[in-house]
Amino acid sequence: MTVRGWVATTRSSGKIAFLVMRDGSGLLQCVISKKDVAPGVWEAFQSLTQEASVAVTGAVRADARAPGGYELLATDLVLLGASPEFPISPKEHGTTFLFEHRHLWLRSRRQVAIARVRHEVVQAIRDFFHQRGFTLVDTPILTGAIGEEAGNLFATDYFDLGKAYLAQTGQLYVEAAAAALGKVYCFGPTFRAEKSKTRRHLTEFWMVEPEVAFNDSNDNMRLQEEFVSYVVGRALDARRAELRELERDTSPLERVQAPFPRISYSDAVARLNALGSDIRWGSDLGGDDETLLAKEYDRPVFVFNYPREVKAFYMKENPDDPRTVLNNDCLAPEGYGEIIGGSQREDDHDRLLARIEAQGLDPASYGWYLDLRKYGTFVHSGFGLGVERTVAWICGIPHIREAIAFPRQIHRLHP
Ligand code: NSS
Repeated sequence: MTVRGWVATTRSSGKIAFLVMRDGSGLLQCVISKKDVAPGVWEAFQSLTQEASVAVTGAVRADARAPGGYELLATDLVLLGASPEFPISPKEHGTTFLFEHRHLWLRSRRQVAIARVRHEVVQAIRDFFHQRGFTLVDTPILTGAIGEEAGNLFATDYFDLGKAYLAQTGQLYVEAAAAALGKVYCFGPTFRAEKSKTRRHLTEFWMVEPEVAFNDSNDNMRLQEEFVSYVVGRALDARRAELRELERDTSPLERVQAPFPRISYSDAVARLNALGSDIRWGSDLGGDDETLLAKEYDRPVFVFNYPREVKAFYMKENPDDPRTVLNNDCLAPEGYGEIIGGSQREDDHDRLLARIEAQGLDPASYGWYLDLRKYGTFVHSGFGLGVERTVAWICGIPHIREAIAFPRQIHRLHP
């Protein structure tokens, strides 16, 4: 057979040569015996450098010692594309250098393993919702109203209509769709002009956002724990080899089973204070607080009912404590922090309008959204799970920028 791919490594004893190539599906060792091939083939081998593209023809032979369990006894080798001085050698490179060469770095074993875990996570997300009767609704990326906060919007001129904003969330639209289809989700890229340069923030990231008619905040958390357990389980079942390649200790992932522990925001603040944090009631949990709190549990934890002043306008006021809203974050263990933000939505027209006004948003832009509370308002809840944070956690990699092929950060737009 003939296999086409790229040169990973070569070595030669002078009489016998080994070429390990990769074709995207795995590694294959090719053996070239000088006395058994035409001189041109031997010369072609001598000219190979890392990442040159080649076509190798030969006989397949099982060999337990070879990577992948087979080798190819080559009879012919054609150089398809030379690769003089491939910039990424097996030696250590700095992070900046690697991200500048991201288009080439993607070929490394580690990056290939991350890409496959990400693919599995994305497929598991789609399967989970499909199996449960959710309908996918694609929401717009060019939007006319702020979805989360005014502070981190990307705006662009939009013909005669003023500004359009790149979607921070598809949520407001899936809320409308939930009244049509009951259980819906959107899944796509979202944008935040985040000034923060943390290991948890990108300016463009993928988010899946389910929305369910007649789910309250408790139902919402139940859906989240089943969902996260399913996604992690799928990665463990289907991507063992990749997790091994990443040297991921999978035992913490094995413990990710519903139900997840739940702690109210107020209890979390008290707990954090006891653990040495100086957080005061009323402020949002910072990254360090999330890490500290999540360390107390052996699986993801829900923190629910945050102060409404630190949360978005659309969250439903808590009838038992109007200082708070019926929302939750889901914090991943091992220092990964928030992977989900979710809430029951404010379904009362006048309260919602008051929140929109209180946050300085223009009610005119939300006329359609308020309509949902005018025509058959309904209890409903949903959440958003960030794909890159989830992939980084499952892979056990320190920074989410490696969890997407071409990350977008404030200081990075190329490649
Ligand atoms: O802002 S969120 O907490 N919530 C929403 O956007 C809601 N509209 C979701 C909903 O209820 N339908 O973001 C949700 C998740 C958050 O937990 C992170 O996992 C991820 O989206 N997220 C991010 N990932 C990477 N980079 C950035 N900047 C980022 N911001 C949020």
